[in-house]
Amino acid sequence: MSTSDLPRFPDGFLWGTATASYQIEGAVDADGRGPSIWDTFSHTPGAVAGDDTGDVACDHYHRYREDVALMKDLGVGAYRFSIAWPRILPHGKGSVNEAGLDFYRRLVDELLDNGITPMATLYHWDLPQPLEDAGGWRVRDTAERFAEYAAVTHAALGDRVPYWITLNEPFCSAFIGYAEGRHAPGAREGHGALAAAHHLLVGHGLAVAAMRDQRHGTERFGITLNMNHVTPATDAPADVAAAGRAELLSNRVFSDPLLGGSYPVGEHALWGRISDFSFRRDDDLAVITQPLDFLGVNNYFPEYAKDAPSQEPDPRRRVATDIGVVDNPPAHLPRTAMPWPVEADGLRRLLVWLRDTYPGLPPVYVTENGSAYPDSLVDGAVDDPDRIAYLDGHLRAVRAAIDDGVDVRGYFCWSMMDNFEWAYGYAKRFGLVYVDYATQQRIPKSSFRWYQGVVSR
Ligand code: PNW
Repeated sequence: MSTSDLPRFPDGFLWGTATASYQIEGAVDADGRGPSIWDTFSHTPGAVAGDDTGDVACDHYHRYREDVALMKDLGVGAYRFSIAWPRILPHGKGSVNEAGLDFYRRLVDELLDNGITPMATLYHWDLPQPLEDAGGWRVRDTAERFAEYAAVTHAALGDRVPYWITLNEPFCSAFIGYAEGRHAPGAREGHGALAAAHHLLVGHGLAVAAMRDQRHGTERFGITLNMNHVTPATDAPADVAAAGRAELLSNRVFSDPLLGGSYPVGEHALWGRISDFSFRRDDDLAVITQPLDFLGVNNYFPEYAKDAPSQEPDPRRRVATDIGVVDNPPAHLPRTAMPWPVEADGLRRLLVWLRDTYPGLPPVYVTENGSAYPDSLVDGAVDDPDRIAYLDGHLRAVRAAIDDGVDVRGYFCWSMMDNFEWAYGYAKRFGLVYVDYATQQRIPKSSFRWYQGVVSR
C-alpha cells in the first residue's frame, strides 16, 4: 500500500514507535537488577503461553545500539521506552543502583546522538517483587515508593528526556493484574483491584508533583491510559446500560479523576458488592488531579457492549471486572491474531469522545496503536500487508480526529519490534521489525518500509 494518498499531518507532529522494558530488555540479572512481579509470574508454570519468560526477550539490554540504529533508519522523531524500576531500585526502595541508571543514560545518549527524542515511561508493569510482597498496589506505601523512584530517575535523566509518562495503562495493572489474574501478580480480587486502581492514581499524582518540583527545564509530564470507544451492541435498554458500565470500567475509572476531577458518577452501582472505600482519603483527589501537560492514549480496538449475567453468582467471589457485560463486536469486522476486532474509526470516535467529555483536555499523544498478525519469515523477508492496512486505517482515523478539532500531537506505533507479549509470550508479534529469537536477528518487515515512507513525508 502506497503512502502517497495518506493525508498530511500538522507540522511538528511527532512520529514515533514504542516498546517496554520487560518486553524487550532481557538481561534480568544484569548489573544488580532486582526481581519484578513479571519475573515471578512468567516463571510460574502455566501463567504465560508456552511458559515463555522475559529472561532474554530481544536482548535489547545488550543490543540497544543496533536497535537505535534501526530507529534511525526508520526515520522516527521519537522513541517511547520504559524504565525498569527494579534496575534503579532493586528492592523497590532504599539504595539506588547507579549501574541500572547507567543503562538508561547510555540509551538516552544514543537516541539523542541519532536525533531521536526520548519519551520515558516510568512504570510499564514491572513492579519490584519486594513491594508486591508488602502488598503491591493494594497498599498506599507502593504509591509513595513510586514517587520516590520517579524523583530519583527524573533527577538523573530529566535534563535529557523531554517527555515523562508516569504509568502505562493503570487499567491493566489494576484489573488484569489484581482482578482477572491474567497478568502479574495474578490475583483475582474485587476490593484489591479497586484499591490498586486508586493507589496507582495517587502514585501518579505524587510522582508528577515530585518531578515538577525538581524540573530541569521544559520537560512535560503525562500519563498513558488504554481506552476504548464503547457502543451499545444493540439499542435495547439493557445493552445501553451495559455500555455505560463498560465505559465506566474501561475508561472513566481513570479518566474521570485525572481529567474531570471526580470519581466516576454511578460507580457504586458497579462496585455495589464492594463497600469499603477506606483506601480513599479526603485529599487524594487534589493529588490525583495534578495538571497534566499531555495525555497518552493507547488504543487497539473499540468495544460493543452487550448485557450479560455476571459470570460468578456469588457476589463475594466476584472480581472487579465482572460487571455483567460481554464485548460483542459486529461479526463482519476483521480480526487480528489477538483476535481483536479491527475498526479504525473507533480510534477517531475515542479521541472525539475524550475532547467532548473533558473540557480542558490537554494535548493528546497516541502512545500505542498497532496489531499482531501471524508473520512468517519467507526467503529472509516478512511481508505483512494486514499490518500496513491496519496502520493506514488508524492513521487516517487520527487525521480525521484532528480535522474534528482534537489536539493530537503525535503517534507511536506499537511496536518497534516483536517482543514478549505478556500472557501470550512470544507467540504474538506486534513489531515493525521481526525478531528471530533463536539468533536475535532483526529483520524489518514490509510495514517498517511503509512506516518509513509515512514518517519521512
Ligand atoms: C498494551 N487487553 O497492553 C501494552 O501497553 C503493551 O505492553 C502491549 O504489548 C500492547 O498493548 C499489545 O497488547 C494491553 O487485554 C494488554 O485489552 C492487554 C489489553 C490491552 C492492552
